[in-house]
Amino acid sequence: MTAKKFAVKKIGIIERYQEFLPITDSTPIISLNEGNTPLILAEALPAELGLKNVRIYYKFEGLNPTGSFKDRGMTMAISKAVEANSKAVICASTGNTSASAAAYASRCGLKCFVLIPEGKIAKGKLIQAYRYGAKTIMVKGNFDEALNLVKEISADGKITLVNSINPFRIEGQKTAAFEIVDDLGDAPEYHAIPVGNAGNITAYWRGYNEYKRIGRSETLPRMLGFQAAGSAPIVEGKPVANPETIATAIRIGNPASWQGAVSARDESHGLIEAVTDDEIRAAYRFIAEREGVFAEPASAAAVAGVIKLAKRNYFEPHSRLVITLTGAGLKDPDFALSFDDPIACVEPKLDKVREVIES
Ligand code: AN7
Repeated sequence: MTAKKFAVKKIGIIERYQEFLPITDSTPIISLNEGNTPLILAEALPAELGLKNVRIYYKFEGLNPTGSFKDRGMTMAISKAVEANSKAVICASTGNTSASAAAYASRCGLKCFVLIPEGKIAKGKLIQAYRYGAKTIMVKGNFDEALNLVKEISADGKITLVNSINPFRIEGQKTAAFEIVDDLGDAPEYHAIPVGNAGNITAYWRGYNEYKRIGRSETLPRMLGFQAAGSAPIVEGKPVANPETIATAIRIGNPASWQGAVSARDESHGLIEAVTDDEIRAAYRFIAEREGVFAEPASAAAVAGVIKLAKRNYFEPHSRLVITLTGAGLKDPDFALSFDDPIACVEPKLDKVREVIES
């Protein structure tokens, strides 16, 4: 009997893009096979917006191992932490960073501490951090306050900070731009993305630029960033002391990578604008109900932004637009159930069920 051979080896972003990442022969690769997420062609959205000549794609990052794009940066940050002989990591989070940090730390036996704003993170993310075994600490304050605390706690270097201030996070996250160019054969004309702490827009812009520099693409996209109206410091040009939005992932008033986002916007001749919670709600439902793609509210902010721009004829015909859907819809069940369209509940009788079907 010969051993069974596995024909397909699913690899993570470090192995796939190692020549572009700051790793050495002695970097251990802590991976959950993140990355390689699909570019899903939008059908209902361009039809709805009358954009027949614009090809719109969703880069669906909700299909990463912990359900968000954070896994790309976390595989790098945790691998480098282990290489540096760190024994513990810490982060502040609106939810997804903590879920990802907890998972990758659990995989390699690192201790993990996460600080999250009490009552303001989606339940799915909370249970991820908790059940992956991170020491989960709720803070009676917002993300910005929690980030200041973890910066201080990690300052002496004993515990490694894995927020996107950690440079390896951005390095890992830039691989999403590589994948898009690898799939499309060139960069798209436009790239829309939600902006919270602004690490991801910074990372994509770096990735697109690195690929262009080595000739893998000929062009660069315009970067289109979207913040929630109640949490839009970059749009307003000043920090927001008490950020509010139903898209809790991007409920951030003083983004760490502010300058990176501004550079991405200006160098790409793009824009960063705000969308309202109502616009986010509508976009969230649209992609779920009309495209079959279930993403979380923060991700829908980018779709809401695209809808807004399309209404003022922003997009050139015969162009391509990629929208990053940063996280999975299942993470936020409370939000999913917060709409005014109740689920029917009937007696187990044929006529009762028929009544609902025919209504
Ligand atoms: C789904 O998890 O900041 O602009 O602590 O979870 O790179 O911050 C999450 C951010 C967009 C914004 N979409 O990305 C955290 C956290 C989702 C997110 C963002 C986040 P950045």
